[in-house]
Amino acid sequence: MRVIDSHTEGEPTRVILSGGPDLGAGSLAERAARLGRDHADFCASVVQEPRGSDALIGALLVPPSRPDCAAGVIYFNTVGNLGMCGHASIGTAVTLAHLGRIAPGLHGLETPVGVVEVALHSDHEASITNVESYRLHKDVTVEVDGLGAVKGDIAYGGNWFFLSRDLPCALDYANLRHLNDATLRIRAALEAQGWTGSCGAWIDHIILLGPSDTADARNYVLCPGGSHDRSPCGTGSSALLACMAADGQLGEGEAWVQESIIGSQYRLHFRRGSEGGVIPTIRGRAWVMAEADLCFAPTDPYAAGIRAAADPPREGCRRPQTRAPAP
Ligand code: PYC
Repeated sequence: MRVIDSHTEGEPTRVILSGGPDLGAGSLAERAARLGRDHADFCASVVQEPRGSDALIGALLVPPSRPDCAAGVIYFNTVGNLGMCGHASIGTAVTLAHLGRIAPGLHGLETPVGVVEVALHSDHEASITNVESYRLHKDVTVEVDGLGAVKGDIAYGGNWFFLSRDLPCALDYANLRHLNDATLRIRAALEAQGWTGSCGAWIDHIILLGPSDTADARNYVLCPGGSHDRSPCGTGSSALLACMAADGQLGEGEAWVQESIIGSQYRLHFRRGSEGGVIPTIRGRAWVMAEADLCFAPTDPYAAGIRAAADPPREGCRRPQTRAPAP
């Protein structure tokens, strides 16, 4: 299996160039569903330890169904499929440029949740224009074990997010364990108290937002596998833009600089969408780190990754079929 590893503002992506399963024909959403249902071992072998980690996103390149797209791509992590992934889209664009498959300019990337427009600025920098993002619920309060009442918004940016400004501690890298513990508790509370995205989708990402000395805001982002996003999270930034737009805190075309827990940054702006949400643009940098062949020895007991036997894939990121109206 031929792969290229990159990182986008610190967050890793593994693009699978060849050796992946045959997913047949159909839309990207149909092929992604087949990948999740029939090829869990393949996904685990690519992203689970010992070859990968909870921070790694796999990006399986597939032929696009639309002739106007440069590539089709299906994202997955150690938990299951991701509808979209902002950092991995930037990483995929830089990887395609590294391979000489795209040149600076505009390109379409077909994902299971829709077409993402990529503007490749240079060998190491790209902007992605995401799918329409929107807020579903404002000011949801959950009772969180050990934290008390935590208030936040539920929003969609290609994945589902709960975004809160109620901080358990400062958003410092030194507080990583505390932030991880707090966000895992918040996610468990949302689940226990019945909060979901549209169509019952699991809210698998939690964002804590706080002040920054060097950007407009800083965040800590809990990802589905329980790790944190090293980048400021492209889909999470999209969900944030949707919330700020809905609250009138940021206007169309205005710039926003979002910083991650490691201090890396994305430049953001949005335009209004056709369904009442926003169309976010996220600009960031990525670097190729390795070109490799993954080896699978028949005697390796962990060839398909180290997994708890009982771990079923989760449905965190389904494209909403119907939009529940915001209250
Ligand atoms: O950049 O959208 C993103 C993302 C999601 C999970 C990790 N990164």
